[in-house]
Amino acid sequence: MKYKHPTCATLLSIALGLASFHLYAAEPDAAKTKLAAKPADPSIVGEEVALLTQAPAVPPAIKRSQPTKVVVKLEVREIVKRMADGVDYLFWTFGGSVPGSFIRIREGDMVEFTLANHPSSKMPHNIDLHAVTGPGGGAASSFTAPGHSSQFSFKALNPGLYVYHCATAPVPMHVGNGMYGMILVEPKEGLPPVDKEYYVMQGDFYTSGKYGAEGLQTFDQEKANDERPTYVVFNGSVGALVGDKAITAKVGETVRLYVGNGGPNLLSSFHVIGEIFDRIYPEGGTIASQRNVQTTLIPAGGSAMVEFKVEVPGTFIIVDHSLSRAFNKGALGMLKVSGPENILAYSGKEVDAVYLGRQAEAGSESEKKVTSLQAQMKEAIKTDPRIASLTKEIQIEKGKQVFMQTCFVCHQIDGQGVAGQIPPLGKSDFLMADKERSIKIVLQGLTGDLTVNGKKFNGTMVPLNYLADEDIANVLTYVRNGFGNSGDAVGVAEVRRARSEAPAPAANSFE
Ligand code: HEC
Ligand SMILES: [Cu+2]
Repeated sequence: MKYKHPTCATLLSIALGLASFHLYAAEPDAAKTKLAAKPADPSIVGEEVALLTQAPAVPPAIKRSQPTKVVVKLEVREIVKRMADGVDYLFWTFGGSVPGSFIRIREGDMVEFTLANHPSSKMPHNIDLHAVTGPGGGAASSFTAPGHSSQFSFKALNPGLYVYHCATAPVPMHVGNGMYGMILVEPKEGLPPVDKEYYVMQGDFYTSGKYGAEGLQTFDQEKANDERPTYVVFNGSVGALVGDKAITAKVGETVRLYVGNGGPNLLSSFHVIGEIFDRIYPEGGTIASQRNVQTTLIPAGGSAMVEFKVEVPGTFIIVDHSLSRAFNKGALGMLKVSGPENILAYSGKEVDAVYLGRQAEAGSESEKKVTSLQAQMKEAIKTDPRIASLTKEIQIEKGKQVFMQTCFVCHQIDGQGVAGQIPPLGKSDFLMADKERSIKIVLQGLTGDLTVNGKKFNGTMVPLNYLADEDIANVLTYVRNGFGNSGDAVGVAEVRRARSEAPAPAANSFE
């Protein structure tokens, strides 16, 4: 990785023990006593809070050379999200998205894992991490009712790229609703440096309606039993890696994909059209055991790491090479490579929209028209002042969810920060003085001397540019109107503008 800053690891550890996870009911005393009685592990030095990312972002490479205690907090939420255009689904998620948040630790680390189950959940859930050595991979210790949280610890004995998933009965239903993600246990010696890293995870979904049937879809038990999915997708929805959500690289760069398959049922024949994997780590193991591979097989509940250098610009289509899934069920993504033509390596025409059919990023003319009409309708509604204030309220509620997923570990649930270490957002003169600056702080991070409400701070906030424009607009609308602040809404367009003015670094290179 070309992390120019030596700070990544330190950034992650700034939240050292700051976060008290008092969102949920307290742990039973018995559990506490058990934790306290655990003998100290002499190999563990220090403590840090893991930065979790949502796909396709991957947390930065680990620079530490010794094991530490890593605090991981993952929250289960059952939320309705987009499955395809016009199609919604009640996903059960680890961390608010499918696949679940990416966790990155180092071989030998002691992980203190807290699984919280949001009070709005209908179901109990738990987690089985394939990286755990121990019965059930953590499942029994992490069984958590809605509105509660559970804690357990494990030592990362084996390096590798591991799937985690819910193991609550009926398991295929929990997994089939999106309850899976990945944890990377970096080997002691680290992984070879690359320029770009991305998180891609396949899953099969079984809906009551046919592919594309509009409205809220429910889980179809019979289709699941028969292993006849309606949708097969990368990163939780049709088109999650298409168009302006495609992953990107520049000619000459090396790319590593952390590819997982949550299943619950299908095997993936993972392929990037027009690329050859220079190296693969099959089944998520730590030895690059093959070179020059076209398609790698990823079992359900398994993974692979693939690495390749991109030599030619253009759009490279990512598929499950069981092609009906790619062209008829959604298992299609894009890697967009920018840079000068490389006529010696390849000369030819671009990806053909006819070939991709409905999956082409531009879509058909009529789809374009529908999108443009919908946009016009939205604009017309927005100018109604009553709608505008309701829109702001929605933004505030959505922003609160982003805050509770991303910002609270440092700025605390009440937005008051931590004296001398993390500045407050509540009644912050600095925050409220400049809206555009606050957008750039979230996009680009902030470091160095800072005075908030007359008090001095000198810390580092990591760039959170992996958040979508909408999430950033919402979370800033929330903080600028919560904790005793009062300000106007932050629009998605303002965030988009700020992002384009200072091009965001790659999803994973904090520079
Ligand atoms: C890993 C810890 C961490 C996370 C997560 C984090 N921040 Fe910060 N934030 C900081 C630190 C530390 C500073 C002060 C940096 C400095 O001293 O230069 C800061 C400063 C700020 C400031 C400017 C100072 C102020 O108090 O007004 C804003 C605004 C801000 N953060 C917003 C956010 C938002 C919104 C999120 C979530 C999307 C977020 N932060 C997530 C650590 C964090
Ligand atoms: Cu579950």
